Amino acid sequence: MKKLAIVGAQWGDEGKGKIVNYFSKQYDYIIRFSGGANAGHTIYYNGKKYVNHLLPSITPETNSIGVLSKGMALDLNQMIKELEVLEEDFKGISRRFAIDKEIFLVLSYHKEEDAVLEGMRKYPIGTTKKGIGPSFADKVSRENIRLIDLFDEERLYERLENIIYLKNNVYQGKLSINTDDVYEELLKQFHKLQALGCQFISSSEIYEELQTKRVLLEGAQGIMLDLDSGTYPFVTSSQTTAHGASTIDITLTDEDEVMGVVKAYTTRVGEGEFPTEILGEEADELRTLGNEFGATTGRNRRVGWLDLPQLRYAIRKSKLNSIVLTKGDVLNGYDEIKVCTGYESSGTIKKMPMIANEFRDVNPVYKTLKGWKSVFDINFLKYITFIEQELDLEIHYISYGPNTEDIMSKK
Ligand code: 2SA
Ligand code: MG
Repeated sequence: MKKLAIVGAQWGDEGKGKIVNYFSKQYDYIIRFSGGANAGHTIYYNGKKYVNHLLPSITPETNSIGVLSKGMALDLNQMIKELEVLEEDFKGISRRFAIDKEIFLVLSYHKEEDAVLEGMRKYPIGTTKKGIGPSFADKVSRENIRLIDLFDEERLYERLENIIYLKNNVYQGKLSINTDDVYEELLKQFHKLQALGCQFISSSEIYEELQTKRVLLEGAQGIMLDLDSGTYPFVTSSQTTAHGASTIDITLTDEDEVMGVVKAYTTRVGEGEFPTEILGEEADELRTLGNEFGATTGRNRRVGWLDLPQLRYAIRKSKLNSIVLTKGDVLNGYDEIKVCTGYESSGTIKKMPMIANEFRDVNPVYKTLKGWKSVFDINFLKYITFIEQELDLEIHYISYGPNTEDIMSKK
C-alpha cells in the first residue's frame, strides 16, 4: 500500500494541519512521528476551528485511527485537554487515538527545565517552553519515563525517585521537584486517559496491520528545524524530515509519496538563521495579512520571501517528490513579489548550501516577479511555474484559504 508522508519544507507553519486534514479522509491511519505539544496544527471541522498540538489530524467523519508514535514527546496533560475539546463535539472520538506504549513523556519538570535553560542561555533558542528539549535530552541520557512505565506503579516510583534525585542535584537552587507530586499527577493523568478510552499499543503490534492499510504520516514543524539537518542549534529536538518515520519501523520507499508543504513566502518563529527575512513595516504588514502568529505561543512569526536555495536543500534532505503550495492568496494585491534564487557568499553565488551552517552569513540574490490579484490570475501561474522550474519539482496542489476545501489539484 502506497504511503503518504506530509512534512513542512521550511521552518514550520506552512499549513500542514490543513493539508493533512484534506487528505486524511482517504487514510486508515494518521501517524504523528515526531515533535510534541510544541507543534500547532490548525484545522477546521464544519467551519469550527480546532488547534491541536499533539493529536494527529484524523477526520471525525471517517473511522481512521490517529497514532501518537514513539518518535514523539507526549505531554499527557495537554493530550487530555485536546481530547476533552474534541469530545464535546464528537463524543467517543478518544477511542480513535492510539498511543505507542514506548512513547517518551514530557513531565511537568521538563517544562520548568526548558524555561530555566532558556533564561540562562547567552543566545536563547526561542523554544516554545513545552519541555521538548529536556524530554528528548532525558531520552538520550536514558533518564526519561515512557508510557509503558506507568503500567508498573512500584517500579515507576523507584525510577522517578532516582531521576528526580539527579535533577534536584544538577539544578540545585533552580528547581526543586517533589517525587510524590510528579508520581501522583502522572497516575491521575494516566487513569483519565484510560477512562476516555484511548488505546495503548506498540508499533510492533500494529506492524503487520499497517502493511495492509492506508497510512498517512503527519510531520510536525519543518525540515529546517530538524535536529540533524536543520539550522543547529536553532532547531527543535526531534526529526522533522520524513526519515523520522524510521523510528517507528516505517521505511519509506520510492513507491511512497513524500509531500513537502511550502508556503508562498517564508516564516520562522524563534531565533536563528533566516536569509530572506523582511524587517520593519513591510514585515508587520505581511505578518498581519498572513495571520502569522504562533499557534502554540502566540508569538510573532518572522516573515520573509520565498527562498529557493533553502527549498532545494529541504528537497534533498527529506527526498520530497511533490509540493503543496499554501497561502499564495496572502500575497494577493502585491505589485511585486521577490524570490531568492541563490546566495552570494564572499563573491560567489551558491545555488544550494551543502550544510546547514552555510545558511549563516549569506546574502540572498533576488528575482522580482509581477504580483497577482488572485490565485486564478496568470501572474500567479507564472510564479508557480517559475518555482517548479527552479526546483525541478512539481507543485501538485495549491491551497488558497484556511478551509479544508480551499485547495485545487494541479496534477
Ligand atoms: P522547541 O520548543 O524546543 O521545539 O523550540 C525549538 C525551536 O523550534 C521552533 N518551533 C516551531 N517553529 C514553528 N512552529 C512551531 N509550532 C508553533 C506554531 C510555534 C508557536 O505552530 O506556531 O506557537 O510559537 C514550532 N515549534 C517549535 C521554536 O520556535 C524554536 O525555534
Ligand atoms: Mg505550526
